Amino acid sequence: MNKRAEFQAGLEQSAFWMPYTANRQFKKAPRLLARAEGMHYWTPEGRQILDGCAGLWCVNAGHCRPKIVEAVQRQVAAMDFAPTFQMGHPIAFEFAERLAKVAPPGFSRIFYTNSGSEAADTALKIALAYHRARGEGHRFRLIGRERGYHGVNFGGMAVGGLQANKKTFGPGVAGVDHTRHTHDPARNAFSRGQPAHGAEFAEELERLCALHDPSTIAAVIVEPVAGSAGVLVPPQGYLQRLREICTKHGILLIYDEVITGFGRLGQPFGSQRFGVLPDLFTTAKGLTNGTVPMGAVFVKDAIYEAFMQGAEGIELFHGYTYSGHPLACAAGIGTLDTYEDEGLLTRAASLEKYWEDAAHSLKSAPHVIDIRNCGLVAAIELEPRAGAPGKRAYEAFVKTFEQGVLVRYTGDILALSPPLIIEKQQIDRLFDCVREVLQTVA
Ligand code: PXG
Ligand code: PLP
Repeated sequence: MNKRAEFQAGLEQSAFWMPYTANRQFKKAPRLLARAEGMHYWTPEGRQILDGCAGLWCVNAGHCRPKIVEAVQRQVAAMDFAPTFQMGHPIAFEFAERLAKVAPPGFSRIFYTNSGSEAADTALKIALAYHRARGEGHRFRLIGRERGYHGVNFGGMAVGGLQANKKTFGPGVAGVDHTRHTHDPARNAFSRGQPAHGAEFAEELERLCALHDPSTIAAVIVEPVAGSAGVLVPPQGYLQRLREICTKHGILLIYDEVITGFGRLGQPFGSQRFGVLPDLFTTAKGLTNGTVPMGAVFVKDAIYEAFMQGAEGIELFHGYTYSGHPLACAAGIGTLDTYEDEGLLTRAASLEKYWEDAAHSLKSAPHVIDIRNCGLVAAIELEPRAGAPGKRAYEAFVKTFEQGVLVRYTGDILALSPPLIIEKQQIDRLFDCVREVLQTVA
Protein backbone atom coordinates (compact mmCIF):
# COMPACT_ATOMS: atom_id res chain seq x y z
CA MET A 1 0.00 0.00 0.00
CA ASN A 2 1.31 3.45 -0.80
CA LYS A 3 1.17 6.20 1.80
CA ARG A 4 -2.07 7.71 0.54
CA ALA A 5 -3.92 4.39 0.36
CA GLU A 6 -2.66 3.60 3.84
CA PHE A 7 -3.95 6.95 5.09
CA GLN A 8 -7.39 6.35 3.61
CA ALA A 9 -7.55 2.83 4.99
CA GLY A 10 -6.69 4.19 8.44
CA LEU A 11 -9.52 6.70 8.36
CA GLU A 12 -12.13 4.19 9.46
CA GLN A 13 -10.48 4.16 12.89
CA SER A 14 -9.50 7.82 12.83
CA ALA A 15 -9.32 9.81 16.08
CA PHE A 16 -10.92 12.82 14.38
CA TRP A 17 -14.57 13.11 15.47
CA MET A 18 -15.75 15.11 12.48
CA PRO A 19 -18.20 17.99 12.96
CA TYR A 20 -21.66 17.88 11.36
CA THR A 21 -20.63 14.70 9.55
CA ALA A 22 -21.95 11.17 9.31
CA ASN A 23 -18.63 9.85 10.65
CA ARG A 24 -19.07 6.13 9.88
CA GLN A 25 -20.38 6.77 6.38
CA PHE A 26 -17.70 9.36 5.58
CA LYS A 27 -14.78 7.37 6.92
CA LYS A 28 -15.73 4.41 4.73
CA ALA A 29 -15.80 6.61 1.60
CA PRO A 30 -13.96 9.84 2.36
CA ARG A 31 -13.94 12.93 0.20
CA LEU A 32 -10.62 14.67 0.78
CA LEU A 33 -9.20 18.03 -0.22
CA ALA A 34 -5.47 18.65 -0.19
CA ARG A 35 -4.75 21.97 -1.86
CA ALA A 36 -6.53 25.14 -2.95
CA GLU A 37 -5.99 28.16 -5.16
CA GLY A 38 -8.41 30.77 -6.51
CA MET A 39 -11.70 29.12 -7.51
CA HIS A 40 -10.44 25.57 -7.05
CA TYR A 41 -9.56 22.76 -4.69
CA TRP A 42 -7.49 19.74 -5.59
CA THR A 43 -7.98 16.29 -4.12
CA PRO A 44 -4.96 14.30 -2.86
CA GLU A 45 -5.01 12.47 -6.22
CA GLY A 46 -4.72 15.81 -8.01
CA ARG A 47 -8.32 16.03 -9.25
CA GLN A 48 -9.44 19.65 -9.68
CA ILE A 49 -12.68 20.69 -7.94
CA LEU A 50 -14.54 23.91 -8.75
CA ASP A 51 -15.52 25.48 -5.43
CA GLY A 52 -19.25 26.23 -5.65
CA CYS A 53 -19.67 27.13 -1.99
CA ALA A 54 -16.60 29.21 -1.06
CA GLY A 55 -15.38 26.45 1.24
CA LEU A 56 -18.22 26.78 3.75
CA TRP A 57 -19.55 30.19 2.63
CA CYS A 58 -16.35 31.83 3.83
CA VAL A 59 -13.64 32.07 1.16
CA ASN A 60 -15.13 35.17 -0.47
CA ALA A 61 -11.93 36.27 -2.25
CA GLY A 62 -10.99 32.78 -3.44
CA HIS A 63 -8.30 30.53 -2.04
CA CYS A 64 -4.72 31.28 -1.01
CA ARG A 65 -4.74 34.90 -2.11
CA PRO A 66 -1.20 36.31 -1.92
CA LYS A 67 -1.88 39.41 0.20
CA ILE A 68 -3.60 37.29 2.86
CA VAL A 69 -1.02 34.51 2.82
CA GLU A 70 1.86 36.98 3.08
CA ALA A 71 0.23 39.01 5.85
CA VAL A 72 -0.25 35.88 7.97
CA GLN A 73 3.29 34.65 7.24
CA ARG A 74 4.76 38.00 8.27
CA GLN A 75 2.68 38.18 11.43
CA VAL A 76 3.37 34.64 12.65
CA ALA A 77 7.08 35.30 12.44
CA ALA A 78 6.84 38.71 14.13
CA MET A 79 4.47 38.01 17.02
CA ASP A 80 2.53 34.77 17.34
CA PHE A 81 0.20 35.74 20.16
CA ALA A 82 -0.44 38.66 22.44
CA PRO A 83 -3.21 39.12 25.01
CA THR A 84 -6.01 41.63 24.54
CA PHE A 85 -7.20 41.57 28.17
CA GLN A 86 -5.79 44.77 29.69
CA MET A 87 -3.09 44.70 26.98
CA GLY A 88 -3.12 45.53 23.30
CA HIS A 89 -1.27 45.19 20.05
CA PRO A 90 -1.43 47.70 17.19
CA ILE A 91 -2.75 45.36 14.51
CA ALA A 92 -5.96 44.66 16.49
CA PHE A 93 -6.73 48.38 16.63
CA GLU A 94 -5.74 48.87 12.99
CA PHE A 95 -8.04 46.10 11.78
CA ALA A 96 -10.98 47.50 13.80
CA GLU A 97 -10.50 50.94 12.18
CA ARG A 98 -10.46 49.32 8.75
CA LEU A 99 -13.61 47.34 9.53
CA ALA A 100 -15.46 50.41 10.80
CA LYS A 101 -14.72 52.06 7.44
CA VAL A 102 -16.45 49.31 5.42
CA ALA A 103 -19.40 49.03 7.85
CA PRO A 104 -22.57 51.07 7.39
CA PRO A 105 -22.17 54.53 8.97
CA GLY A 106 -22.58 54.52 12.74
CA PHE A 107 -21.31 50.98 13.36
CA SER A 108 -17.82 51.91 14.46
CA ARG A 109 -17.35 49.65 17.49
CA ILE A 110 -16.13 46.12 16.94
CA PHE A 111 -15.87 43.23 19.39
CA TYR A 112 -13.70 40.31 18.23
CA THR A 113 -14.58 36.65 18.64
CA ASN A 114 -13.19 33.51 17.00
CA SER A 115 -16.22 32.23 15.13
CA GLY A 116 -19.73 33.02 14.07
CA SER A 117 -21.12 31.02 16.98
CA GLU A 118 -19.16 33.12 19.45
CA ALA A 119 -20.23 36.28 17.63
CA ALA A 120 -23.89 35.29 18.06
CA ASP A 121 -23.51 34.63 21.78
CA THR A 122 -21.51 37.85 22.20
CA ALA A 123 -24.17 39.93 20.44
CA LEU A 124 -26.92 38.46 22.63
CA LYS A 125 -24.91 39.19 25.77
CA ILE A 126 -24.16 42.75 24.66
CA ALA A 127 -27.88 43.29 24.06
CA LEU A 128 -28.79 42.09 27.55
CA ALA A 129 -26.03 44.08 29.24
CA TYR A 130 -26.90 47.20 27.24
CA HIS A 131 -30.45 47.25 28.52
CA ARG A 132 -29.24 46.69 32.05
CA ALA A 133 -26.69 49.49 31.76
CA ARG A 134 -29.59 51.81 30.89
CA GLY A 135 -31.73 50.70 33.78
CA GLU A 136 -33.84 48.33 31.68
CA GLY A 137 -32.68 45.05 33.17
CA HIS A 138 -36.27 43.83 32.89
CA ARG A 139 -35.60 43.20 29.21
CA PHE A 140 -34.35 39.63 29.28
CA ARG A 141 -36.14 37.82 26.48
CA LEU A 142 -34.37 36.91 23.27
CA ILE A 143 -36.41 36.27 20.14
CA GLY A 144 -35.17 34.17 17.23
CA ARG A 145 -36.93 32.71 14.23
CA GLU A 146 -37.84 29.25 13.04
CA ARG A 147 -35.23 27.92 10.61
CA GLY A 148 -32.68 30.44 11.90
CA TYR A 149 -29.05 29.36 12.41
CA HIS A 150 -26.86 31.27 14.83
CA GLY A 151 -24.16 28.73 15.47
CA VAL A 152 -23.87 25.97 18.01
CA ASN A 153 -23.10 27.61 21.37
CA PHE A 154 -25.85 27.75 23.98
CA GLY A 155 -27.12 31.24 23.16
CA GLY A 156 -27.08 30.81 19.41
CA MET A 157 -28.55 27.34 19.72
CA ALA A 158 -31.40 28.69 21.86
CA VAL A 159 -32.42 31.44 19.45
CA GLY A 160 -31.76 29.18 16.46
CA GLY A 161 -34.71 27.48 14.87
CA LEU A 162 -33.45 24.21 13.40
CA GLN A 163 -34.86 21.28 15.32
CA ALA A 164 -31.98 18.87 14.75
CA ASN A 165 -29.51 21.35 16.25
CA LYS A 166 -31.51 21.65 19.47
CA LYS A 167 -33.41 18.50 20.27
CA THR A 168 -30.61 16.48 21.90
CA PHE A 169 -29.17 19.26 24.03
CA GLY A 170 -31.64 19.90 26.81
CA PRO A 171 -33.75 22.91 27.69
CA GLY A 172 -31.11 25.54 26.92
CA VAL A 173 -31.49 29.24 27.71
CA ALA A 174 -34.56 30.57 29.54
CA GLY A 175 -36.69 33.37 28.14
CA VAL A 176 -36.36 32.54 24.46
CA ASP A 177 -39.18 32.56 21.92
CA HIS A 178 -39.37 32.39 18.12
CA THR A 179 -41.31 34.01 15.31
CA ARG A 180 -42.28 31.89 12.33
CA HIS A 181 -39.97 31.46 9.36
CA THR A 182 -40.64 33.26 6.09
CA HIS A 183 -40.63 30.28 3.75
CA ASP A 184 -43.88 30.11 1.78
CA PRO A 185 -43.43 27.93 -1.31
CA ALA A 186 -47.17 27.87 -2.07
CA ARG A 187 -47.04 31.58 -2.90
CA ASN A 188 -43.36 32.19 -3.59
CA ALA A 189 -41.82 29.15 -5.37
CA PHE A 190 -39.29 30.06 -8.06
CA SER A 191 -39.10 33.70 -6.93
CA ARG A 192 -36.19 35.64 -8.35
CA GLY A 193 -34.59 37.62 -5.54
CA GLN A 194 -36.93 38.80 -2.80
CA PRO A 195 -40.29 36.99 -2.83
CA ALA A 196 -43.40 39.14 -3.24
CA HIS A 197 -45.40 37.58 -0.41
CA GLY A 198 -44.80 37.41 3.31
CA ALA A 199 -44.09 40.90 4.73
CA GLU A 200 -46.92 40.10 7.16
CA PHE A 201 -44.84 37.34 8.79
CA ALA A 202 -43.09 40.18 10.64
CA GLU A 203 -46.35 40.88 12.48
CA GLU A 204 -45.63 37.72 14.46
CA LEU A 205 -43.27 39.87 16.48
CA GLU A 206 -46.21 42.04 17.52
CA ARG A 207 -47.97 38.85 18.61
CA LEU A 208 -44.99 37.93 20.81
CA CYS A 209 -44.91 41.48 22.19
CA ALA A 210 -48.57 41.15 23.12
CA LEU A 211 -47.96 37.76 24.70
CA HIS A 212 -44.86 38.61 26.76
CA ASP A 213 -45.16 42.40 27.03
CA PRO A 214 -42.59 44.25 24.92
CA SER A 215 -40.81 45.64 27.98
CA THR A 216 -39.51 42.10 28.68
CA ILE A 217 -37.91 41.69 25.24
CA ALA A 218 -34.24 42.59 24.84
CA ALA A 219 -33.49 41.65 21.25
CA VAL A 220 -34.58 39.95 18.08
CA ILE A 221 -31.98 38.11 16.01
CA VAL A 222 -32.41 37.13 12.36
CA GLU A 223 -30.24 36.37 9.38
CA PRO A 224 -30.95 38.86 6.57
CA VAL A 225 -31.00 35.80 4.27
CA ALA A 226 -31.21 32.49 6.15
CA GLY A 227 -28.30 30.41 4.88
CA SER A 228 -27.99 27.08 6.65
CA ALA A 229 -31.74 26.48 6.54
CA GLY A 230 -31.57 26.42 2.76
CA VAL A 231 -31.36 30.02 1.51
CA LEU A 232 -34.54 31.78 2.60
CA VAL A 233 -34.64 35.26 1.09
CA PRO A 234 -36.65 37.86 3.06
CA PRO A 235 -39.99 38.75 1.47
CA GLN A 236 -40.30 42.30 0.18
CA GLY A 237 -41.12 44.64 3.07
CA TYR A 238 -40.46 42.02 5.77
CA LEU A 239 -37.25 43.47 7.22
CA GLN A 240 -38.67 47.02 7.08
CA ARG A 241 -41.63 45.87 9.16
CA LEU A 242 -39.42 43.99 11.61
CA ARG A 243 -37.33 47.13 12.06
CA GLU A 244 -40.41 49.29 12.69
CA ILE A 245 -41.76 46.96 15.36
CA CYS A 246 -38.38 46.76 17.13
CA THR A 247 -37.97 50.53 17.12
CA LYS A 248 -41.50 51.08 18.36
CA HIS A 249 -40.94 48.81 21.38
CA GLY A 250 -37.30 49.63 22.21
CA ILE A 251 -36.15 46.13 21.17
CA LEU A 252 -32.67 45.75 19.67
CA LEU A 253 -32.55 44.24 16.19
CA ILE A 254 -29.54 41.99 15.63
CA TYR A 255 -28.62 40.79 12.16
CA ASP A 256 -26.55 37.66 11.90
CA GLU A 257 -24.40 38.51 8.87
CA VAL A 258 -22.00 35.60 9.21
CA ILE A 259 -22.92 34.49 5.68
CA THR A 260 -24.42 37.67 4.23
CA GLY A 261 -21.49 39.88 5.28
CA PHE A 262 -18.50 40.84 3.14
CA GLY A 263 -20.05 41.08 -0.27
CA ARG A 264 -22.05 37.92 -0.73
CA LEU A 265 -25.25 39.85 -1.50
CA GLY A 266 -23.63 42.48 -3.74
CA GLN A 267 -23.13 45.09 -1.01
CA PRO A 268 -20.61 44.92 1.83
CA PHE A 269 -23.40 43.87 4.22
CA GLY A 270 -26.92 42.53 3.92
CA SER A 271 -28.30 45.54 5.77
CA GLN A 272 -27.08 47.71 2.89
CA ARG A 273 -28.46 45.37 0.28
CA PHE A 274 -31.92 45.50 1.86
CA GLY A 275 -31.74 49.11 3.04
CA VAL A 276 -32.71 48.22 6.61
CA LEU A 277 -30.20 48.71 9.42
CA PRO A 278 -30.00 46.65 12.60
CA ASP A 279 -28.61 47.82 15.96
CA LEU A 280 -25.82 45.21 16.09
CA PHE A 281 -24.63 42.65 13.60
CA THR A 282 -22.47 39.59 13.73
CA THR A 283 -19.86 38.53 11.18
CA ALA A 284 -17.27 35.76 10.74
CA LYS A 285 -16.33 33.65 7.68
CA GLY A 286 -15.53 36.31 5.01
CA LEU A 287 -14.09 38.54 7.74
CA THR A 288 -10.75 36.78 7.26
CA ASN A 289 -11.63 34.99 4.01
CA GLY A 290 -11.74 31.82 6.11
CA THR A 291 -7.95 31.88 6.46
CA VAL A 292 -7.73 32.22 10.24
CA PRO A 293 -10.81 31.65 12.43
CA MET A 294 -12.38 34.92 13.53
CA GLY A 295 -15.72 36.54 14.17
CA ALA A 296 -16.71 40.10 15.04
CA VAL A 297 -19.74 41.90 16.40
CA PHE A 298 -20.34 45.37 14.95
CA VAL A 299 -22.07 47.67 17.41
CA LYS A 300 -23.84 50.96 16.89
CA ASP A 301 -21.97 53.83 18.53
CA ALA A 302 -24.86 54.68 20.87
CA ILE A 303 -24.81 51.15 22.30
CA TYR A 304 -21.08 51.31 22.98
CA GLU A 305 -21.51 54.76 24.54
CA ALA A 306 -24.16 53.42 26.91
CA PHE A 307 -21.50 51.10 28.35
CA MET A 308 -19.03 53.97 28.77
CA GLN A 309 -21.25 55.96 31.15
CA GLY A 310 -20.79 53.92 34.33
CA ALA A 311 -18.05 53.98 36.95
CA GLU A 312 -14.45 53.45 35.76
CA GLY A 313 -13.59 49.80 35.33
CA ILE A 314 -14.29 46.88 33.02
CA GLU A 315 -17.45 47.79 31.12
CA LEU A 316 -18.27 44.35 29.71
CA PHE A 317 -17.30 41.18 31.50
CA HIS A 318 -16.85 39.18 28.34
CA GLY A 319 -14.02 38.18 25.99
CA TYR A 320 -12.09 35.24 24.56
CA THR A 321 -8.42 34.39 25.03
CA TYR A 322 -8.09 34.78 21.27
CA SER A 323 -10.24 37.92 20.79
CA GLY A 324 -8.22 39.97 18.31
CA HIS A 325 -5.64 37.25 17.72
CA PRO A 326 -2.70 38.74 15.79
CA LEU A 327 -2.81 36.12 13.01
CA ALA A 328 -6.54 36.64 12.52
CA CYS A 329 -6.11 40.43 12.42
CA ALA A 330 -3.30 40.07 9.88
CA ALA A 331 -5.44 37.77 7.76
CA GLY A 332 -8.33 40.24 8.08
CA ILE A 333 -6.26 43.21 6.91
CA GLY A 334 -4.94 41.17 3.97
CA THR A 335 -8.52 40.19 3.23
CA LEU A 336 -9.82 43.78 3.23
CA ASP A 337 -6.90 44.80 1.00
CA THR A 338 -7.82 42.06 -1.45
CA TYR A 339 -11.53 42.95 -1.37
CA GLU A 340 -10.67 46.60 -2.01
CA ASP A 341 -8.10 45.95 -4.77
CA GLU A 342 -10.59 43.84 -6.70
CA GLY A 343 -13.89 45.53 -5.82
CA LEU A 344 -15.15 42.26 -4.35
CA LEU A 345 -17.54 43.74 -1.79
CA THR A 346 -19.80 44.83 -4.65
CA ARG A 347 -18.77 42.46 -7.45
CA ALA A 348 -21.66 40.08 -6.77
CA ALA A 349 -24.07 42.82 -7.84
CA SER A 350 -22.65 42.86 -11.36
CA LEU A 351 -22.93 39.06 -11.64
CA GLU A 352 -26.28 38.67 -9.93
CA LYS A 353 -28.46 38.68 -13.07
CA TYR A 354 -26.25 36.15 -14.82
CA TRP A 355 -26.17 33.98 -11.71
CA GLU A 356 -29.94 34.22 -11.27
CA ASP A 357 -30.62 33.22 -14.88
CA ALA A 358 -28.19 30.30 -14.61
CA ALA A 359 -29.82 29.09 -11.39
CA HIS A 360 -33.37 29.39 -12.71
CA SER A 361 -32.42 27.58 -15.93
CA LEU A 362 -32.66 24.43 -13.76
CA LYS A 363 -36.39 24.93 -13.27
CA SER A 364 -37.25 22.11 -15.67
CA ALA A 365 -34.56 19.71 -14.40
CA PRO A 366 -35.82 16.51 -12.73
CA HIS A 367 -37.03 16.70 -9.08
CA VAL A 368 -36.69 20.50 -8.80
CA ILE A 369 -39.54 22.01 -6.75
CA ASP A 370 -38.12 25.47 -6.00
CA ILE A 371 -35.19 27.72 -6.86
CA ARG A 372 -34.25 30.72 -4.73
CA ASN A 373 -31.49 33.29 -5.17
CA CYS A 374 -30.05 36.54 -3.84
CA GLY A 375 -26.63 38.05 -4.57
CA LEU A 376 -24.24 35.18 -5.32
CA VAL A 377 -26.30 32.66 -3.37
CA ALA A 378 -28.72 30.14 -4.80
CA ALA A 379 -30.68 27.14 -3.57
CA ILE A 380 -32.16 24.37 -5.63
CA GLU A 381 -34.76 22.48 -3.66
CA LEU A 382 -35.52 18.90 -4.65
CA GLU A 383 -38.59 16.83 -4.05
CA PRO A 384 -37.66 14.46 -1.20
CA ARG A 385 -37.65 10.76 -1.95
CA ALA A 386 -40.63 9.03 -0.36
CA GLY A 387 -39.61 7.82 3.09
CA ALA A 388 -36.02 9.00 2.68
CA PRO A 389 -35.75 12.77 3.22
CA GLY A 390 -32.36 14.24 2.37
CA LYS A 391 -31.13 11.18 0.45
CA ARG A 392 -31.69 12.63 -3.01
CA ALA A 393 -29.76 15.84 -2.30
CA TYR A 394 -26.99 13.86 -0.58
CA GLU A 395 -26.62 11.68 -3.65
CA ALA A 396 -26.55 14.75 -5.90
CA PHE A 397 -23.89 16.30 -3.66
CA VAL A 398 -21.70 13.17 -3.87
CA LYS A 399 -22.10 12.97 -7.64
CA THR A 400 -21.30 16.63 -8.26
CA PHE A 401 -18.12 16.14 -6.25
CA GLU A 402 -17.24 13.14 -8.42
CA GLN A 403 -17.84 15.41 -11.44
CA GLY A 404 -15.42 18.01 -10.03
CA VAL A 405 -17.80 20.51 -8.43
CA LEU A 406 -18.29 21.27 -4.72
CA VAL A 407 -21.78 22.31 -3.57
CA ARG A 408 -23.52 22.16 -0.16
CA TYR A 409 -26.64 20.30 0.72
CA THR A 410 -29.01 20.59 3.64
CA GLY A 411 -32.11 18.45 3.79
CA ASP A 412 -33.15 18.14 0.13
CA ILE A 413 -31.75 21.53 -0.77
CA LEU A 414 -28.58 22.11 -2.78
CA ALA A 415 -26.96 25.43 -1.86
CA LEU A 416 -24.45 27.30 -3.99
CA SER A 417 -22.42 30.37 -2.97
CA PRO A 418 -19.04 30.55 -4.71
CA PRO A 419 -16.06 32.79 -4.08
CA LEU A 420 -16.93 36.29 -5.33
CA ILE A 421 -14.13 36.11 -7.93
CA ILE A 422 -16.11 33.58 -10.00
CA GLU A 423 -16.21 34.09 -13.79
CA LYS A 424 -19.26 33.60 -15.99
CA GLN A 425 -18.01 30.40 -17.59
CA GLN A 426 -17.46 28.96 -14.11
CA ILE A 427 -21.05 29.86 -13.21
CA ASP A 428 -22.11 27.91 -16.32
CA ARG A 429 -19.96 24.96 -15.29
CA LEU A 430 -21.47 24.90 -11.77
CA PHE A 431 -25.08 24.84 -12.88
CA ASP A 432 -24.41 22.58 -15.91
CA CYS A 433 -22.87 20.07 -13.54
CA VAL A 434 -25.86 20.20 -11.18
CA ARG A 435 -28.24 19.87 -14.15
CA GLU A 436 -26.41 16.79 -15.47
CA VAL A 437 -26.27 15.18 -12.05
CA LEU A 438 -30.01 15.72 -11.54
CA GLN A 439 -30.62 13.62 -14.67
CA THR A 440 -28.89 10.72 -12.94
CA VAL A 441 -30.35 10.78 -9.41
CA ALA A 442 -33.50 8.71 -9.16
N1 PXG B 1 -24.53 32.43 12.11
C1 PXG B 1 -24.79 32.14 10.82
C2 PXG B 1 -25.84 32.90 10.08
C3 PXG B 1 -24.07 31.12 10.17
O1 PXG B 1 -24.34 30.83 8.89
C4 PXG B 1 -22.87 30.77 12.23
C5 PXG B 1 -23.61 31.78 12.82
C6 PXG B 1 -21.86 30.06 13.08
O2 PXG B 1 -20.58 30.35 12.64
P1 PXG B 1 -19.37 29.34 13.04
O3 PXG B 1 -18.16 30.10 12.54
O4 PXG B 1 -19.38 29.18 14.51
O5 PXG B 1 -19.62 28.06 12.29
C7 PXG B 1 -23.07 30.43 10.90
C8 PXG B 1 -22.27 29.33 10.28
C9 PXG B 1 -24.03 25.24 6.02
C10 PXG B 1 -23.15 25.79 7.11
O6 PXG B 1 -23.88 24.13 5.65
C11 PXG B 1 -23.35 27.07 7.57
C12 PXG B 1 -22.55 27.53 8.62
C13 PXG B 1 -21.57 26.74 9.16
C14 PXG B 1 -21.37 25.48 8.67
C15 PXG B 1 -22.17 24.99 7.63
O7 PXG B 1 -24.94 25.91 5.54
N2 PXG B 1 -22.80 28.80 9.09
N1 PLP C 1 -11.82 27.04 30.32
C1 PLP C 1 -10.78 27.39 31.08
C2 PLP C 1 -10.38 26.46 32.21
C3 PLP C 1 -10.09 28.60 30.85
O1 PLP C 1 -9.09 28.95 31.64
C4 PLP C 1 -10.51 29.43 29.77
C5 PLP C 1 -9.80 30.68 29.47
O2 PLP C 1 -8.92 31.14 30.16
C6 PLP C 1 -11.59 29.04 29.00
C7 PLP C 1 -12.23 27.85 29.28
C8 PLP C 1 -12.07 29.90 27.87
O3 PLP C 1 -11.26 29.78 26.75
P1 PLP C 1 -11.29 30.86 25.58
O4 PLP C 1 -10.93 32.16 26.20
O5 PLP C 1 -10.27 30.36 24.57
O6 PLP C 1 -12.69 30.86 25.03
